[in-house]
Amino acid sequence: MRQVTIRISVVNPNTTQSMTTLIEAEARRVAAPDTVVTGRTPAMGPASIESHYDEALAVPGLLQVVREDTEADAFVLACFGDPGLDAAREAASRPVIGIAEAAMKTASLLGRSFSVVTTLSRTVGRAWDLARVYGLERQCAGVHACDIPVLELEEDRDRTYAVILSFAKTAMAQDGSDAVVLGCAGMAGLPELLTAELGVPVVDGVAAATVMAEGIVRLGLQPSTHGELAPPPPKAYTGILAGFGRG
Ligand code: 5HY
Repeated sequence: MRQVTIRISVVNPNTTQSMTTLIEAEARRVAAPDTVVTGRTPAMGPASIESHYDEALAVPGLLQVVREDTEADAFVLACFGDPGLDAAREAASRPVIGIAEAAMKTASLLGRSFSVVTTLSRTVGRAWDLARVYGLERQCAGVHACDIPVLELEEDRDRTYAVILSFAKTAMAQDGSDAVVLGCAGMAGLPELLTAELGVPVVDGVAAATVMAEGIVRLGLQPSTHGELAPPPPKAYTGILAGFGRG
């Protein structure tokens, strides 16, 4: 039976509400008219995610959102590090799509190889790790940092656009790539103009993950409960995480 209304929760793992608003608007723009898209901001965590430390401490907040959201048919994890993706899949028992995985896999369908344009230099290694984890290291031709801090991306959009455009041009020239992946949720909303100007597919993970989540729900498929993505075994949690224990 074709599901009528699909509910997608787009979780911004950092705690900056204005970024959630930007992410939600882009997800709504690409979603089908009968899909309900809700942006979610955790009650705890870092204002932005730009280090392994930020990423680790963003996970409890996003897991709390996923555990408490009983309405959503699927989730989008809107941070390019795909923090806590497998843990969220265990906790949700519903499809969870990370924007890095969605963007890289979409780009791999559209070109011979892709270049990633990300934020700070210190996040370049994480992007390469994810390309390897997703089996795309052969198609990821390069990762380039434009060194605009995450929260500055939304401050001056024209500057952000101009900087990313120039980095994308340099990246393609250096890497010989024929597609571009935007390496931050804060770059949502920019791909159409960039694609037109560069003449190659430019993929934003928020948009790619939203339509992928919709597609999987339309297929009527759920994450496997056999094996490693089955709900986590119940056990006691203590301290500030006491509420995370199951049963
Ligand atoms: C993101 N940080 O998409 C990542 C981008 C990055 O707060 N949202 C964040 O630089 O890793």
